Amino acid sequence: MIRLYTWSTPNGVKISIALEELGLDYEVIPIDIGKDEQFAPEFLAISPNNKIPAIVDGDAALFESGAILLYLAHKTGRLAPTEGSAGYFQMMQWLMWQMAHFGPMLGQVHHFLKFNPGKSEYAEHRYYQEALRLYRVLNDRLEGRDYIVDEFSIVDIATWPWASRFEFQQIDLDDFPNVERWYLALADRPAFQRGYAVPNENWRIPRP
Ligand SMILES: N[C@@H](CCC(=O)N[C@@H](CS)C(=O)NCC(=O)O)C(=O)O
Repeated sequence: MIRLYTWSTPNGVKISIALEELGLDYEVIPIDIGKDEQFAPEFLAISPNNKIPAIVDGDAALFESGAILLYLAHKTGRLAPTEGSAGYFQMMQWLMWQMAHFGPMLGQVHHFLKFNPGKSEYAEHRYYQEALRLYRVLNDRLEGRDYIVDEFSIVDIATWPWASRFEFQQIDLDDFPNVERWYLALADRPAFQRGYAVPNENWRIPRP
């Protein structure tokens, strides 16, 4: 059975949502990053960058949520276009966009606007403007589309949890109607609701 090392954060729930969508059995090992459990030697042996999520599946131990999602798609042959096809590289492109931008930059928004307001006006402005820019990019991409690429895929699963923090980011989803439509449609999926409540069963999907 897959062991999932996780905590209730956007990066963590990406993997529980994917596992729920795929119907795979998994055991949850909560790593309380508020109590520095990510620095325990047993966890660092799996995730040397001291971050959740990570998985162990037989001989495979993986950290970095994008790599884990690709692994799960490969393992099951689901949630991704055919490997090597044009659609596959479209998916990879947007997955890289999420991992490099619509995650790290929004993480900075959480840090400066939500958790440390007033510490740096410059950083608050810089990262909030970047958040607005990224939401515009996503909104444009979703014009006339149900999903980020032609089919529902791990890219939707990677991106959606970061949009679920719209309140932290002071983002009004009404300003990004394509994102809002996509966000609410995925929020209605039972697997998203189950995956969102891992490991904190009290976590409920926020609705604008
Ligand atoms: N690029 C990584 C980022 C993972 C990440 O930032 N995890 C955070 C929680 S969302 C964490 O474990 N932080 C603990 C720490 O930095 O010590 C991924 O996508 O897996």
